[in-house]
Amino acid sequence: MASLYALDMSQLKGVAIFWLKKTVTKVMMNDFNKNGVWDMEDCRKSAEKMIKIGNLKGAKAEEVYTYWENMPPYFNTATNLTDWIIGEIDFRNDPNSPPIVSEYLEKWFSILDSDRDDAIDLNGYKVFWDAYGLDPDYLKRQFDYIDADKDGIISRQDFVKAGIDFCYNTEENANIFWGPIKDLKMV
Ligand SMILES: [Ca+2]
Ligand SMILES: [Ca+2]
Ligand SMILES: [Ca+2]
Repeated sequence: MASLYALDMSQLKGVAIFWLKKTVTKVMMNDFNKNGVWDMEDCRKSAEKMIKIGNLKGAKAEEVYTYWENMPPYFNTATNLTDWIIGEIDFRNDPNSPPIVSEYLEKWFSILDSDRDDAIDLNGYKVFWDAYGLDPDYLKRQFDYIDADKDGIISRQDFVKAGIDFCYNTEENANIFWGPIKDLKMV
């Protein structure tokens, strides 16, 4: 059986390979129902995780659900990973998309920053890592990557910057926002 996460490269000519690898990794880590794409059901699962971890109630919880209801169309329509990635490339190229991604990252940061001092330490960051079941051996490495000024805490700005870099930057670097980068499988 072909892998759920195999890409049809004939439809992805000229797309930067490193960006493809990290985007596939992102989808795999967010594909909670294991159907090969990041879909609306996965988004609801993300919302549930965020609400539970943040112990959010009422309007704050509602806000998380509402955010996820407004995902771009390919979250509803893509039936395989190649189609999803093609949708993601359009989204990435849309100048209106970075604020949407930043909002998502800000929401996560606020949940991790439970004492609201606009900083998360390694323990706070571990909550994000564990929420996705990422390999614990890489936790410190990514924490240190995001903590660019090496003061032992991640600021809101650092967290958002690393998430945006992961989604948009096509140059290879050490950012493993959703854990170790997977190898590409091609059909
Ligand atoms: Ca899915
Ligand atoms: Ca804090
Ligand atoms: Ca820092």
